[in-house]
Amino acid sequence: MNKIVLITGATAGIGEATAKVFAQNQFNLILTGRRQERLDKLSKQLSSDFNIEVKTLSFDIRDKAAVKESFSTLPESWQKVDILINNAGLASGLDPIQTGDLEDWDKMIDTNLKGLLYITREVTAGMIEQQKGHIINVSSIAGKEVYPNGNVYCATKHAVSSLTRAMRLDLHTHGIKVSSICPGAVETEFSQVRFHGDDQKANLVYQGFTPLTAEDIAESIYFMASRPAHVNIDDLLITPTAQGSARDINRK
Ligand code: 8X3
Repeated sequence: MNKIVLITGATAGIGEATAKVFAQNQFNLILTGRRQERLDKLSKQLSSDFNIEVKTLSFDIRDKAAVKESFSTLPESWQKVDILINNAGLASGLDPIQTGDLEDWDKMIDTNLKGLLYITREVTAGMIEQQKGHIINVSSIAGKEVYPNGNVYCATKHAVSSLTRAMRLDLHTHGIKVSSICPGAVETEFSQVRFHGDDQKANLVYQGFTPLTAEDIAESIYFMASRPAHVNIDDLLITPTAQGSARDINRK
């Protein structure tokens, strides 16, 4: 049987692009997300284009009971996941701490941090049993730096970066690799979501320079996942050429 990769937040952006790259490389896929229709469409397309098997799990990653229940519906052989890509995550709002929206904060903490923990808890059981596996956490440049109004988003990504190191400590004795990838500016639905659907604000974020694409990140994730068995890439920071730091972008 082909190796199995589970990708969270697979219905768009980096998750979807990553699903395509792994499909091209003959992995079987478990795609998770909230939108069943999008999961079905992607699953159909990838299984027929690349002659692989795909399972979809539709749940809200913030719901710990749903994550557990949904994962348990997989056939036993599919619960032995080779690679887990913790991609589901979002930024919601860009406001100073004194006026930040509490709903936005909960959404980011519950998705980026607690959701990542819930699915990791389910998947690691099978990895421990097999004494191998690879967890790749999609963090952010916001996991290394903070910027004005980024407060809670940056805090969740800093937490993803520290959890990556903590997981590595707990799991390296079981032969399991753990990595984080920290992208800078990537043009996806990220900014539309951050600005609650305000396209004008979202488009400004990527104006005057060439941002990364979801495919750039997907290729790097695949590179990390395809190193020889004895190699673990602990962390990878990847930015557009025009981005010198989270706050410094050379716009024309
Ligand atoms: C997304 C990149 O710079 O908006 O994680 O934090 S940034």
